[in-house]
Formats: sequence, structure tokens, C-alpha cells
Amino acid sequence: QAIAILDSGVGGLTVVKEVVRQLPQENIIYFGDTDRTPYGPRDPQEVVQFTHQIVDFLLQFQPKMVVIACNTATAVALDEIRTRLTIPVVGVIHPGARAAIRTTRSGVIGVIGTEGTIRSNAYEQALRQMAPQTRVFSEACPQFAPLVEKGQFYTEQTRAIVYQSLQGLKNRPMDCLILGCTHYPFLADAISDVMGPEVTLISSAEETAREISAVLDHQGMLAGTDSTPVRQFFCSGDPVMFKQIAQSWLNEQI
Ligand code: DGN
Repeated sequence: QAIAILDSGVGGLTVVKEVVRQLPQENIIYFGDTDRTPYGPRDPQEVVQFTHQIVDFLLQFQPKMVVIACNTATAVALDEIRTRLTIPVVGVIHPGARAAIRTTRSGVIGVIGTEGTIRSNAYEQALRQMAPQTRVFSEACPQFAPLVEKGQFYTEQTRAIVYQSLQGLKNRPMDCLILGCTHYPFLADAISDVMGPEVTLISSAEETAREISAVLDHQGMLAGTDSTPVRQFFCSGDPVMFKQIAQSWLNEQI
């Protein structure tokens, strides 16, 4: 049985990479909705509907767990999907918030994400629930995910857009910044150059993989160490670009 992982596009591959690193023996089925990306500007009800459709597709493979590796979808659809399924469902927002709380010394945390994620206030709620005194500065960066979908990680245009988009946050007193969209680790170098070395970037991927591991372990569902893993990737749009990005990010043939 596989772990099913979904995103609006290639962003969830940042979670796949961590799952492969921490749980190399697990089978993975991935779906990236590259035809309908970005989810950020969409109506929340539409994102909920898309998430149900993708989950329906993935359920055909009888996975042992579903991972919503998209912050925008986690913010609006996690509870519904959890209620609907009998297998465990993991999102990316609580793991990201937890990692930030563990990292911050000053208690001042920045969050960047899609319009949908920032509008939902899901990070702020999660952070305050874990540490009520936390100060949060957030900013939507709607131009980031489309750049990543085009494979533009290091271009001049990308650097200029990242620079511009982070001006509002740059001088805030935060000591860590949550990359609250699974696409953003692809732009980590550019983001870090703008924010400076004193701001630690937090990707939810690592902590999400840890949660996946803990949940599977708790349920006695971790794959045996002698099994040969199968990883399958699906996308709804152009498979050429998807494959190119996935192969270079994961460093393997897919
Ligand atoms: N990768 C998704 C997220 O984490 O929110 C969304 C990217 C998008 O659709 N704009």
C-alpha cells in the first residue's frame, strides 16, 4: 500500500523528497493538479471540490494514507477530507507551525503563502494555539508558485519578483519565516538572499514527513525495510515540464 500525496502542482514534490529521505522504503502515489494550478487565487469552495476529486482519483489505488501536501488545500479542505476517509489524512500547516515554534527564539514569526492560505489565517491560528504569545507577520506571494511551475528557480525575473514581494516583510523583526506554500522551497535561495542569514526559513516538508512516519508507526503500517519501493507520479497538465522538474528535484528517474 502506498502513501498518496497531492498538490496543486509540483509543490508537493518538496514533501515527497523528505518522505523519500526519511522513509525510503515507502511506496508513493503523487498527483499534481498542474492543469488547474494555481489554487491560491481560487474560491475556497472550488479548492475543496478539486481536493475531493483528486482524493477520489487517489483512492482507486487503495492508499494507506493521504497527504494534502498543499497549504491552500490543507487550509480549507483538511477537516472535510479527514471526516470523509477512514485512513489517516495529514496536512502541512500544523507541521510547519510546529517546526517554526521549535525554531524561533524571539517569538516573532513570518509567514508567506498563497492568497488563499494567508486569507484563511490558518497559520496564525495554528501558531497561536501552540504558543499564544507569538507575533506573526504574513504576506501573500501570488507570483511565486507560477514561477516554480515554469521551472524558473534562478532567473533574473524570479530574483526581481522575490525581492519585490518580500519588501513588506524584510524589515520586520522575525527570526524565522515559514514557507507556507509547498512550492516555495524551490525558491529558497532567492528568498534567503532577500531575508538575510539571520532569518531561518522553515519548510513544512521535513516536519510533515516526520508526522507521516509517526502516524504510520503508531498504526503499525510502516513498510518493511526489505520492500522495494514503487513511486508513481500523475499530473493533470503538461507531463513534460512536470517530469523535468520532478526528476531534477528528486534526483531520480520517474
Ligand atoms: N503548493 C500550494 C500550497 O502549498 O499552497 C499552492 C500553490 C498554488 O496553487 N498557488
